[in-house]
Amino acid sequence: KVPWFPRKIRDLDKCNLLITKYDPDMDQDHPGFSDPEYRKRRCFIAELAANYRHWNDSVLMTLLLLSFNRREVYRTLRTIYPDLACRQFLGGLQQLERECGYGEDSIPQLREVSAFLREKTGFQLRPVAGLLSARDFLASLAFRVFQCTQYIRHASAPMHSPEPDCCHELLGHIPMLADKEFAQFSQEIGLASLGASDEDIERLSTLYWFTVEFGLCKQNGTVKAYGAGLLSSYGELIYALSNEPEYKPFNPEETAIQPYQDQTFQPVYFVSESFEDAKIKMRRYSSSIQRPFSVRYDPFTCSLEVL
Ligand code: H2B
Ligand code: FE
Repeated sequence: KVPWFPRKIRDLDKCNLLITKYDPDMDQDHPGFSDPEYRKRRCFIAELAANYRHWNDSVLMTLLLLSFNRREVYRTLRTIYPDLACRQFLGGLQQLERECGYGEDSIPQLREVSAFLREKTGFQLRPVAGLLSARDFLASLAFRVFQCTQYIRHASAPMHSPEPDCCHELLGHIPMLADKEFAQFSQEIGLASLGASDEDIERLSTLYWFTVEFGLCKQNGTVKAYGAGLLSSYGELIYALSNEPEYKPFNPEETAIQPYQDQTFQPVYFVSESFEDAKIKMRRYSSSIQRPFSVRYDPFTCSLEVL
C-alpha cells in the first residue's frame, strides 16, 4: 500500500507532523527549558505557523519581528565563510546582503526572503513550528517549498541549537537554495520521497543529512562546505574542514546507510566532486527506488502528475 502523499501545493497544509523531542517544552537539556519567557514566545510563534495556510500567507510577514537578534552568530560565521564555504553559498549570501537586508544588525523577514528565492529558483518558504517528520519535510521539497522555522535559539547558547532555528535556516539553507542547480538537487530528493516506503524515507533522510545538511564538495582542488548544518555552526564548520574527521567520496548507495546522530559533530563527511556529479549520482539512486508509479512535477499548476 502506498503511503499518502501531497499531490498539489496546498496539500502541504496537511504535511504538519511535528517531532517534539528537541523542543524547549519537552527536552530538559534545551537551553530554553527553564526560561518561561522564552517558552511563551515560542508558543506564540508556533501558533502562527500552525495557523498558516497555503492560500493565506498574511501570517508570514509578522514573524521575525518577534525574535531577538543574534548579531554574534552572524558576525562570527561571516568571517570564516570566504575560506570555507563553497562558491554558490558565497554568491547567494552576497545577494541576500545586498537585496534582503542580511547583516549583523537585522533579521530579514521571511516574506522578503521567500520573494527573493522565488525570483532566483522558484523556491518559496513556508513557516513551520519546529522539527517536522522526515516524510512531511521531504514532500515539501518536491514542490520547491522549504519549511522554515522562525524562532531563534536561546540567548544563553548563541553558538548552538538542538533544533533548527532561524539562524540555521537563514544562514545555512537560504543562500544555497538561491542556486539553480542546488535547488533542483533538493527538489529531486523530495520527488523521490513521495509515496516511498518507510525504509526508503529513512535512506533518503540519511542522504539529505550527508548532503544538504553536512555535505562537502571539491572546488578548484580544495574541499568546501555546502551543507547547511555546517554553514550555520562555527565550531563544526571549522572542524569539518580541518584534517580531523574522516572523508569519504559521496556515493548514494553507501552514504544512504551510514549511521548518523544529531548530538555532536559528525565523525564522517561525504565529499562530492561537484554539484553536477552529486545530482547525477542522486538521480541514478532515486530511479532505483521501487514505486508502483512515477511522478512528474508540473510547475505551471504546482502539482504532480502521477503516472
Ligand atoms: N524539519 C524542519 N523544520 N527542518 C529541517 O531542516 C528538517 C525537519 N529536516 N525535519 C529533516 C527532518 C531532515 O533531518 C531529514 C529529512 O530527516
Ligand atoms: Fe536544516
